[in-house]
Amino acid sequence: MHIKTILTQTYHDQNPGTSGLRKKVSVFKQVNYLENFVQAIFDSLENYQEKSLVIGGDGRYFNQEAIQIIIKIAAANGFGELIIGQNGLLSTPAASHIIRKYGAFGGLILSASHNPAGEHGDFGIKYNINNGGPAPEKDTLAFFERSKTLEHYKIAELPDINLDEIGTQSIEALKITIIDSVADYAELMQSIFDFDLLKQSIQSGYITLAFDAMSAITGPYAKHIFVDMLGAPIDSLNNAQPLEDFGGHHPDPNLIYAHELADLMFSDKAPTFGAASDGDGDRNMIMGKGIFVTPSDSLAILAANATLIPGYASGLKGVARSMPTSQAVDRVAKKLNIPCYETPTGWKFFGNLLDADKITLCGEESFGTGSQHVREKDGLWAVLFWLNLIARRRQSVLDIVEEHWQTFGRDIYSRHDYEAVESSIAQEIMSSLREQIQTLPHQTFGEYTVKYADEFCYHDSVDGSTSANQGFRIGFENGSRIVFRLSGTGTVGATLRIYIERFEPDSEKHHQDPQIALAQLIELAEQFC
Ligand code: VG1
Ligand code: CO
Repeated sequence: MHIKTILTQTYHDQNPGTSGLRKKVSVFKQVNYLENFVQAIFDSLENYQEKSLVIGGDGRYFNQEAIQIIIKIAAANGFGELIIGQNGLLSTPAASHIIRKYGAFGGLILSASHNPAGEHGDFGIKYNINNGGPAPEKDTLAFFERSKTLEHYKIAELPDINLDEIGTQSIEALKITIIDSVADYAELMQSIFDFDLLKQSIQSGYITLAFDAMSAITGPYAKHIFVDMLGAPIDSLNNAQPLEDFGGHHPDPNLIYAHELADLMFSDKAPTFGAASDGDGDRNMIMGKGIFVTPSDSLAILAANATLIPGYASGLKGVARSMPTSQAVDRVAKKLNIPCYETPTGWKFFGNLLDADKITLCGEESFGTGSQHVREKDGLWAVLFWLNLIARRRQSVLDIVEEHWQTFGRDIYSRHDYEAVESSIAQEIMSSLREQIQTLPHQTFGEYTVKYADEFCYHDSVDGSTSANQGFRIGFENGSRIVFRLSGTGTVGATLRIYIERFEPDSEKHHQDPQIALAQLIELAEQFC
């Protein structure tokens, strides 16, 4: 194999955010841009020679081209085997599983998740370590540092590899294995959930479902699992064909971007259960007939009911949520007498807790839920969890949620995003908040008295590392909270996220519209910034 060393220009903007390096396609297509970043990753890693690397992506525009480039750079840098999803496709949770199952050294996941795709959309790349999870901050910082001094990369002179045929081929000492993108993941799901019960509930018509794959990666996974394995009619799936540009849509499963599903679930024609997933398959939106379940509530409900699922029958070790996620799961943990950890936003912070067996379930308010089974959030796993719950409890989603609120109270919750804010303005808002938090404690605003105000700094109890500047928290005497942070996944200007929550113990008041119930806090949040 002939290996060339290419002299390259250095880029200074390759700083991975919440979940990998995300940029406009036009940025990634600059000369040597992708090559540099991949080389910077490899230069920062050690002892991977002759080991295996998993490669796959969400199928967006530039996915296939990028994979061909990565194959050649990985070959030149001495990996022994490349395990690649057929046609370059792997959902993020499936990639995590493949890394773990085949004991790979790590993996490269090509995705910009819920960001729009296509020639004018976004592209992204993320490195996952051998536990199957996103590289921790110390690694992503090292990638960035290396990228700023990189002058050369190594690339093997190879023909393009045919990605559509399953099987192994060898090029000298390098093995290239193309695997079925779905099979291993489907088998994992079958080992966690009661597929016989699910099949019976779906085939008897007790559960009817509508799943929207948003023209992204989960289509083939949903077809295999829901239709082929569980017997759901094919018309239960919408937008199940992955498209390079996701059909020109925003593959973000929420009430705005998945509004067709939302309209259906609030109509007379609603099936028992509705769900959607995002571009790379790690997010989930859960709906029942006439109800949308907030991700924070979903996490709490899954935790409270986990022992009904075969894979979690022996109970939970602990739970974790990202800092801005509502405190609903904390109440469940308290009742179950298990620990509840608060981590910064981004799945990479759950990895250590999962590896150390301190937690079994974890989640984020941004439509992400997951467990011990992989080291990424997992959209279809959450959907199957809910289906298994409905089948076991023989109750509607609405009844399950309302009973949960009656038992634990409701954490009324909302997130407001201010997108494409000029970066300098966003920075000013953050600086001003940093000043204000000094003086906020004990001040009273209407019925809200500030109990604490701080800038969240996380101490990882497993490896002792510290992650500072993770957003501002303002907590009130009555348990309400306002959180401010800047997004680390946007590609245009800055995105300010404001998270607002209020606890409502009185079940007579559980049916309020969150925007109305939270109106005073929303006003206060705007006043602070
Ligand atoms: C957002 C979410 C965060 C999530 C991240 C990646 O990050 O808030 O909870 O982990 O996206 O999700 P940010 O920094 O924009 O708030 V995904 O589905 O893009 O891998
Ligand atoms: Co995603």
